[in-house]
Amino acid sequence: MRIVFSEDHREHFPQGEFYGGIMKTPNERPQRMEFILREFRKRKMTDIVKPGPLDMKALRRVHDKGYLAFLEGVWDEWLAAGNRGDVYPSVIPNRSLQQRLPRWVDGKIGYYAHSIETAITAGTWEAACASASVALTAQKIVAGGARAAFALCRPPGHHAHDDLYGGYCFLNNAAIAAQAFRDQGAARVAILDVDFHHGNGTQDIFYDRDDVFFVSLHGAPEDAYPHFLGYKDEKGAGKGEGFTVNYPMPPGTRFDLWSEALTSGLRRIRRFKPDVLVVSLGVDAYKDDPVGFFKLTSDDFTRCGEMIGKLRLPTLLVMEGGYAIEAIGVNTANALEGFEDA
Ligand code: Q9C
Ligand code: ZN
Repeated sequence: MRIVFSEDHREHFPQGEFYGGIMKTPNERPQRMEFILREFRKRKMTDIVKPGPLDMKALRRVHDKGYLAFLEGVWDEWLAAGNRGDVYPSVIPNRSLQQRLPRWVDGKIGYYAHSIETAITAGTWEAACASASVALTAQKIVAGGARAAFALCRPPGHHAHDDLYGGYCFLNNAAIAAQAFRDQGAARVAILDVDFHHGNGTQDIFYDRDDVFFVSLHGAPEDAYPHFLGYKDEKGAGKGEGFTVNYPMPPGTRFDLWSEALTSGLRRIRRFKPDVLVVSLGVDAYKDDPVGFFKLTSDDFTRCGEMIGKLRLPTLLVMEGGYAIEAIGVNTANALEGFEDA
């Protein structure tokens, strides 16, 4: 299958990730792509193309205008305010606080952030735009009649809401691609999110819609990031009721339980009769992932790909998370080969 990739992801390389009271080496770092590409080369998966220029209009179909302007300008504003390190929020408008956009940069950052581990740095906007253009270029390949394409996106996207960043995500690549399919004539689009974490951003973006069906398999919010979304009883709202399906699962979950959820989710997707499928393909459900607590093996990712491939739908696969750097290439390539061999 054709793979779309941009080296511009390197522009996003923050100094750290704020967690556990210290600045850690970011889990979500450029090296992830090197390990994936190395494995692709090994397996002769060499049909790799660069993205075309970014269609800003496609971004605005999903994201808030003010939010996009914020992402584009925050680095300069942050420096102008006298800061020297990467951008982090200091105050977030939780519960009892006003939900108004402040003027000062600190206020704006908090207004547009839902998590504080994620740094914005000099090249974050450029990298996020490149990542979105990777997704949109792969989307075009599938819209043009290919059975499948893989968008090797970095930074990832599924935690980004229409006007919120966090969880290493800034622009919701899968959502932008799904909306592009709709805008180009697909009547129904399904999104399957198999990243270890709940796809809170994607769910929220399509929550009240009946034209985009969202299914997520993830660590239960009681125990797993993003903690505040992804419960089983979240099923969509208004005419979107019944068009969101969540499979939260407990620590230690292995492929037997996980694949039951996948089978159920795939059945729900089949019943929806989508014209096209978008897969948020994170591989952090892997047993040795530093941020997840599922126990999938590398072979399980092959089976996961096979199960998805058996739907026989035109499919856009979009890279999300996966932080076990020495296994990320094998797990990603396994999922793609499983899909192709289905
Ligand atoms: N000890 C994605 O997989 N918190 N984002 C991790 C680390 C943030 C994951 C805690 C996890 C974000 C796209
Ligand atoms: Zn994840």
